[in-house]
Order: sequence, then structure tokens, then C-alpha cells
Amino acid sequence: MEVQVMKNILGANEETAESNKKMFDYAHIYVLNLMGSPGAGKTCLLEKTIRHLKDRVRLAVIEGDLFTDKDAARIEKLGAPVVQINTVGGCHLDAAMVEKAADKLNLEELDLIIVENVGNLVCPAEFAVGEDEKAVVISITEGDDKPSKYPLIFKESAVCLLNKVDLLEHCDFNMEGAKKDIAALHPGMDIIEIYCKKEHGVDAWCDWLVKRVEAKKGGAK
Ligand SMILES: Nc1nc2c(ncn2[C@@H]2O[C@H](COP(=O)(O)OP(=O)(O)OP(=O)(O)O)[C@@H](O)[C@H]2O)c(=O)[nH]1
Ligand SMILES: [Mg+2]
Repeated sequence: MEVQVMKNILGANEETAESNKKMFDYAHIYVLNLMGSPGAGKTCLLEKTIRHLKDRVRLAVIEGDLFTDKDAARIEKLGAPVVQINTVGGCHLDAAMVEKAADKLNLEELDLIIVENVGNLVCPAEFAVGEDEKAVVISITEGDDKPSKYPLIFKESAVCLLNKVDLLEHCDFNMEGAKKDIAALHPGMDIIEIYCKKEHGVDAWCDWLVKRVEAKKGGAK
């Protein structure tokens, strides 16, 4: 019974996600579902991304959070359009929530939407929201065992950002081992080391994003 209920929930979500994807495709907007543990540095990465891309890419953010609008307030300060979703305790965003949030954005004026999912390494990976691709941020303070302990999010994501490399000397994080584990889970996955606070690696990340945004802009309606 429980298995059937879960199947129905995922099936209904998949339908709405496909319809969101069609809407974003029509508008030629590249949509990224940004996932990662609480505190991994997702919002910090978004802040730096907005600063880097503000003159090149029309970027909006959909912020997922359990209860607060703290992250949305950080994005708003930088002048980017932002819509807050509160899941009221829910551990992930779903496609219906993103459909409602997208309704509040002017899609004709956008090239890129980044959806910051609720901080969690498990559930967000199971629920598509209509994105082109997923990305996962982990910070090296979380430990090098996270890829093998939480495999789905690494299998599902097109890119892994390894954040807080400034703290490497204080943590016994085996970078080579973690990268091997990620490559075993998802061969060929892009991995970018970042020290987001000081913007180290943010250029490489923005190049990764811009390539995709441009490809989507060039695509047929
Ligand atoms: N040392 C260091 N700290 C960082 C770095 N990037 C982010 N932080 C800090 O990590 C903390 C969490 O960053 P956030 O960007 O709020 O993390 P988040 O993933 O958005 O967190 P949730 O939205 O709660 O899931 C903040 O105190 C940041 O200043 C980094 O590269 N190095
Ligand atoms: Mg955040």
C-alpha cells in the first residue's frame, strides 16, 4: 500500500514537472534545480553567481525554505527577481510549488532560473520540478563519505560543487577519494571545487552555467 501511494505521488509530480519543463522550454529559459545539505553554501553560491552574471544573463531565483524568507531576502538585496516558497516543514520542493512560483515571474524577461531546493541530501533528488538539470553542492566540512552515503543526488545531478575548500586544512576530507566515489556513482559528472565566500572557482561555475543558458537560448521553440 505504501509503495503504491509513493508511486502515485511521484507519478503526479512527474506530470506537473513535464508541463513546467514545456513552459520553460517555450520561453527558452534554462532551469537549474540547486540541491545540497543545509548550510552547504547554496545561497552563498547564488549571491556570487548573481554578482558575476548580472550584466550577461537575466537570472531569477526561486527559493525553497521550510518556514523563513531569509534566503529570498539575501537574493532580493542583489536586485534579482526572487520568489519564496515555504514548504511549511516539507523536506523538498515539488513541481506544483514551482509551477505556482513561476507564475509570479515574468518569463519573457528571463534566461535562467535557479531553484534553491530545501537543504537536504535525500528527498529533493526524488522530485523533479521541471528543471533542465540538477546540481548538488556539498561542503567539505560534511565529510568525504557523503557521495557514497547519499548516492541518488550525485547520480541525478549534472554537476557537483565541492564548497568550502578554504577549510580543507582543518578537516580530514580526502578530496581524491571523494572525487573517485563521485566518478564511480556518476561517470563523467562535472566537479567544480569552490571557496564560494571568496569567489574562488565561481568563474568556472559561471562558465558552466552560461554555456547551458546559451545552448537553451539557441534551441528551437
Ligand atoms: N568557510 C567558508 N564558509 C562558507 C563558504 N560558503 C558558504 N559559507 C558559509 O556557510 C554558511 C551557510 O551558507 P548558506 O549559503 O546560507 O548555505 P545554504 O546551503 O544556502 O543553507 P540552507 O539554505 O539553510 O540549506 C554561511 O555561514 C556561509 O557564510 C565557503 O566557501 N567557505
Ligand atoms: Mg540557503
